[in-house]
Parts: sequence; C-alpha cells; structure tokens
Amino acid sequence: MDSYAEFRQSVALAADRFKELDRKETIRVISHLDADGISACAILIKTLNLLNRKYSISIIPQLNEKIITELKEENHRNYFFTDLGSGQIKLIRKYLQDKNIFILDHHEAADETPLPENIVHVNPHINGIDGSKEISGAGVVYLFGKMLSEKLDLAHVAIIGAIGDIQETKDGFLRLNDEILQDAVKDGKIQVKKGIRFFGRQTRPLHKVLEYSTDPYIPGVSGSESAAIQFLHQIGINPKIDGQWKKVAGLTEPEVKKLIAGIVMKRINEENPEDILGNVYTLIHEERESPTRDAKEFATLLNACGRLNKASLGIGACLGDKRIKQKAISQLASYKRAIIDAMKWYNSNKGTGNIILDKKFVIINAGENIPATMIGTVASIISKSSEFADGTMILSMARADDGTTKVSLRVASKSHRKEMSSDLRDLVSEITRQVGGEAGGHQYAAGAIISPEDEEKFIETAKTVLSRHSLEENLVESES
Ligand SMILES: [Mn+2]
Repeated sequence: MDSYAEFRQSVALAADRFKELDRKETIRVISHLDADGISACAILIKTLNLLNRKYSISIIPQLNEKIITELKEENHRNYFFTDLGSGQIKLIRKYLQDKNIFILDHHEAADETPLPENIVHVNPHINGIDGSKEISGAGVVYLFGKMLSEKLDLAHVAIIGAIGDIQETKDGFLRLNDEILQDAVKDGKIQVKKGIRFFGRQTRPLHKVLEYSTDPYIPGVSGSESAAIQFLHQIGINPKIDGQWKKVAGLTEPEVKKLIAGIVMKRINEENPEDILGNVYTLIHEERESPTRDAKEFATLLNACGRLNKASLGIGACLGDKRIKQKAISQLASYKRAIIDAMKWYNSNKGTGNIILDKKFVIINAGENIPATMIGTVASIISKSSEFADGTMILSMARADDGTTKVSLRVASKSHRKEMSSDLRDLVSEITRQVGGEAGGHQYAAGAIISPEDEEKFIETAKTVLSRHSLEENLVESES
C-alpha cells in the first residue's frame, strides 16, 4: 500500500473508533488559535452537528503540560486535539491515559513509538507524507468528517486553513490539499482562476494593493501610495469609479490585461519579470467586496479573530452564520489598530536596548508592549518588508497573559518561500535545548514558550546560534 492509501486508511480507522464512542457523551474539542486551527475546529463542529453530538470547545495558542493537566481534571471522557497534539504526545500519554483521545494533526510528531489503545493519532507524517506542505490540520479534520457524514460540505474551509498555514505553492496545492480543493470546486464553493498574486483583492483599494505588494514586488511602485496612483494613470487605469476607489476584484478584463503588462514592464530588470500570476480562490457565494469572498482574506480574518481572542467569531464565520460573520469582519479594524500600535512601538524603539540590530539578525524584546498573540504577526510583517536583506533572521519576543514569554522566529524574504538550508524550528529547538522552554512551529515560521527569567540567556544564546547559522548559510551560497 502506498503512503496515501495508508494515510486514508488511518483516517478511516479513526472514524470507526469514533463510532464506538457513547453517543450521549460530550466531545471535548481543543484546537489551535491560528487560521488553520479555527478552520479545523469549525469543520469538526459541523461534523458533530451533522451527527447530533454534544461538544465543548477550547481554542488555545499552544498545548502544554499545564493545559493537559487541567484537561485531565475535567469530567469528560472523549477528547479531540485538532491542528495540535502531535508534538505533545508524550504529555498526552502521561496525563490522559484514562480518556479516549483523538489527535488529528499535521505538525511533526514527537513520539513515534507504538501508542496505547486509548489514543487515535492521524497525521500524514506517520505515513511518510509531508504535513507541512501537503495537508493542513483543517484538511485532516475534513477527511475525517467526510468519512462520518457525506453531507459535510466544508472543503472550502479546509482550503482556507491550508492557505492560513502557507501551504499553497507557486504551482497551486500539492496532492492531498488539491484533492480537497477539487471537492470545494465540485460543491460550488470555490472558483479557481489565474490572477495577479495580490492580497486584498476584495477589500483593499487597488492603489493600496499595489503599494503593499511585496510579492510580486513592483520596482518604483511597491512602498509608495503616490507612485502607485501615478502608475495606474500611466497605464490608463482610472483608480476610481463613481468617486470610489476601485478594487482588484472589480477590474474589467481589459484593465486586468493593462495591469499585468504594466507590472511586467516595471519588473523588466527583475529575475523573473513575468512571474506575477498565481491562483485566485474566490468563494463565489460570499458577498462582493467582503473579506470572506477571497480565501486569502478569509484566512487573515480568522487569524485576526484568533489573535484578538475572538476565535469563536471565526468559527461562526466558517460555519456561515451571517450575524457572527459580520461581527468577525468588524474585528478587522481592531486587528489593524493593534498591528499599527505594535509597529509604532517597534519603529520608536529601534536603537534602544529593546531591539538588537545585527548584520545577520534582529532581536526584538517587546516585553508587555506588544500582545504576545501579535508578536508573530509583527515578525512576519518585518520579514516581508524591505527593511532587512533577504536571509536576515527576525527573532521577536513578548510577555503573554499567563506569565510566560512567547518567542517567534522568521526570516526576511521579499519573495515567495525561499529555499533555505536550515529549518527555523530546528534553530529555535537548538536554543531551547540550551536555555529551556518549549519549541514549536515549522520550517518557515517557528516559535517557543520560555520562562521570563530566561529571556536574557535566550537572547545571548540566540545571538550565537543565529550568527553561526548565517555563516553556514553563506557557505552554502558560495558553494552553489
Ligand atoms: Mn496548522
């Protein structure tokens, strides 16, 4: 049997085990706080609704020993861990041995030894499939739910989860995600078309989309609002229609052609001037100019809800509840404000002890000045800006409400995922091995939870590890 058949079989086995549970008992669901985790949770909830089952949900930023010991004390017997859990199997085994456990995840598993009877573990990595690229947590839950109810129609939500986890490649999705996408297309939920790889097609004014576009990068236009407006006039596109700013989604076919030609001309000295197109995933039943109409904007909406501790609004939006969807959308303004405040703090603290600037890395210690749920977003924004050379490591940390310190690591890159010789998760693990704390994440975005007393030691160790890593990266570049 090949890996894919094996993986499908493990999903089917999990569904069979689920059917053995007592129908009267509540299902305890624990899912991850990001867009994928919220999508995964929504798909599981829909499945449980279709099956008439009771449930109780928690959405958490990271699963750790403290939370697992709290879950142990709860009066439930059946637990689902979605988009998390695989990295904490040892702790789950240790504390939850008298509970029925279902782990539906795609993060790398920390324990490969045979599992006890009470744990059902579905994860593509176990079957030799790369879960960081092939399928999201939401995708795994979707395949599971589909085994239990043919009526499950949330393939598009699994795609939003995959987009939230940056699983889409330049050539679209890999096999498992692509099969789920085909379901979404068949259900009439998603339409796939080629278009310019822009973010904000439905909601942002066209000139703003151009100003903020770093991938594709448009020389002389990206980064400047006035240059963006001027560029549109030059290529014969009026940025306004009936006194309103035009949106990418509202452009006519001839306008799109002019825009593509204009951008390619501006990029003529770039490595691949014509490399500006990608798939656009439109949720055709959603209202025009709503962030829920574009899968990428929908993923951002879910992230915003999660980061603002309003994950339930994101779940409601995925389930298609109109009123909750509106509430979720209204969170975007607060999210924008929180990002602006965080970026202001960052910009006004350069040159102070809070921000260490080195040639090869940047270390930001925000303390309580940036919410811990936002620190990864801040690091991502800085990594995509043109402030630092490609390859610069961006390490950021902030205090969380629970008294721990949250750490994020990103790498500066103006283009799509760059091939790197090292994995960011490995780098963070290397630091936590010396300093203590729990590391997590994947190749392109990693993080850790550490104790505030260890911050100084963490920073000192990070300096050594990140400098050495840069050295290795340079060697690789000069060899190739
Ligand atoms: Mn995920």
